[in-house]
Amino acid sequence: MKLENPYPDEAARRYRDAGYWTGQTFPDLLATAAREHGGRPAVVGRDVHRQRQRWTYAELDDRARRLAAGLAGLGVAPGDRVVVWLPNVPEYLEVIWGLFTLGALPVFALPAHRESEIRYFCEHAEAVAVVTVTRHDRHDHADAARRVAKDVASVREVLVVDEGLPTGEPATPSAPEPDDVAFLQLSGGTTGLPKLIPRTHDDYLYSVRASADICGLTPGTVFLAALPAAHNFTMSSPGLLGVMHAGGCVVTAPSPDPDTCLRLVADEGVTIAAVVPPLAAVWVAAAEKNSPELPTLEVLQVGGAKCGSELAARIGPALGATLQQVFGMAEGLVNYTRLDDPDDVVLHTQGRPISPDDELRVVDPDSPDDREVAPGEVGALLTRGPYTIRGYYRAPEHNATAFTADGFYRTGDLVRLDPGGNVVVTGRVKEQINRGGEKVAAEEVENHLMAHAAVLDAAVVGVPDEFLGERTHAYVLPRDPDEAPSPADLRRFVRDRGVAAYKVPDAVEVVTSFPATGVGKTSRRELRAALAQRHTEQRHREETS
Ligand code: OOB
Repeated sequence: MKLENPYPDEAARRYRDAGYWTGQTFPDLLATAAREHGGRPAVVGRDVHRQRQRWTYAELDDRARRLAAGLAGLGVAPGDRVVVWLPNVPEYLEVIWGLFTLGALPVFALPAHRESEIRYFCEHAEAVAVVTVTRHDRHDHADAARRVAKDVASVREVLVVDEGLPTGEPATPSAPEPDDVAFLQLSGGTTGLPKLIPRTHDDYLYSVRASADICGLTPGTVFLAALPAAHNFTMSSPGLLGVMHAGGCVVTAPSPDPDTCLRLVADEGVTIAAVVPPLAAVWVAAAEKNSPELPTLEVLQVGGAKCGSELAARIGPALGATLQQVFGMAEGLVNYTRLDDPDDVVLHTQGRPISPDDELRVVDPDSPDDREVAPGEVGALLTRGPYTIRGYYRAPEHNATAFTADGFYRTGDLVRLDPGGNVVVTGRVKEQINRGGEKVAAEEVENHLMAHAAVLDAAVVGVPDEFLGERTHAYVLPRDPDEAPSPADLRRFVRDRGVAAYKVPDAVEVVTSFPATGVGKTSRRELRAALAQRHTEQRHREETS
């Protein structure tokens, strides 16, 4: 079954005429890399058996084509969706390239996801298979995937990489249409359930090639995949796909911690790495303490959440690398500070868009007709362009509000533009908590809390956090104040529902009422303000004691 290309014909024509959409497909990217860089290393890292692997482009291409044949033998067909639920191992590349070679569509789950999220992805995407590992991060992924497969009728196979992948005589790569949907990416979400993001070969690979260009990638590039490989930042900004486009090498990090990663940077000659701000902070602290020799490291990309200027200023001196700020989203738009930008741009802005045809509108968030604010003022960011989706997968109701009538995506971010066109992210209008780059939809967590029999209502908000930027705080209204569950019970309850640990509220507070807005809705704004106030008072007490 083919998923519909979401771009209007007129826009598609324009993006092709401008040369952004070149007709390149995923199978083309791998075939070209194998032809031009066959003998060069494509990926280095420890596999699912913890053995060190180093595969050339020719080897990766061969593995992908054998796996494609093996999958076809199991009945996986072009167009089928397959949930990929893997940690950062070389086999991650083998699996996604096997799927692309076959023409099946990966659905990119994060290793931190748990059974309830995997179940939802499988149901919503009508996936035919899940690819995972036996165990990761002290969690039995394979068991969870098998339970999902039992319940979700479309799921016919659970492939467990460490038990062996299916294989066959190397398949001929599929030849999808460049405007076909190539995979489904996940949104951070603002609603009860994460949305799926359909990205096409044409739109995504444009962003990959242009990103590789902006970041100056060459066959000599060695990229450290420290964040989850399935996240859009690690995958395509310029990420492992940009590196493969350039013929460089991807190093998979089994853990993002500074001991592991700074050693890999030194041992493998890493030239560029991508991290979220809290991770940048611990890498910087480790480097300030141990002064490791990292002569190859040229660029540290920081994105996914706001990198404060204090942290930004410490990165260059501590790591001997150029900081690049990246403000992107799985829905499309990605902004970069450029490598030759002056310090004030690199330290204080989140960069500018990839494409001359990225359209950015900064509008008054309270204006019903999306009135633009004066230049330089703060407003809500709307965007449209050659690699930004026009709608989520099978979500017509949500799409009606998440996009404007003329196809702009409402990012939910509050920004201002500086005179050079650089974006400064100042806040957010969406009901989402950015927990050090990991996105938590308030409503999703509230729904989990409200599934508890003793809970009447719940409101989840972000509180400022020194390290993560924000953490989650859940207010819970019990049905009967005399029989209120304890905060510890409620946190355990959410965890036991099988959700990613980063969505379990950091704090739960049982209250007797919620502040209300004028129309009687729970006022998250007031809850946030009360918490921020408490946070400030606490800091004040700590500083003066
Ligand atoms: C990246 O993608 P997502 O889909 O996990 O999250 C997107 C949201 C943005 O709308 C914004 O709220 C926030 O994450 N964000 C930032 C930021 N980068 C992302 N907020 C402030 N400063 C930044 N530098 O997070 C993502 C995708 C591709 C590349 C990089 C990040």
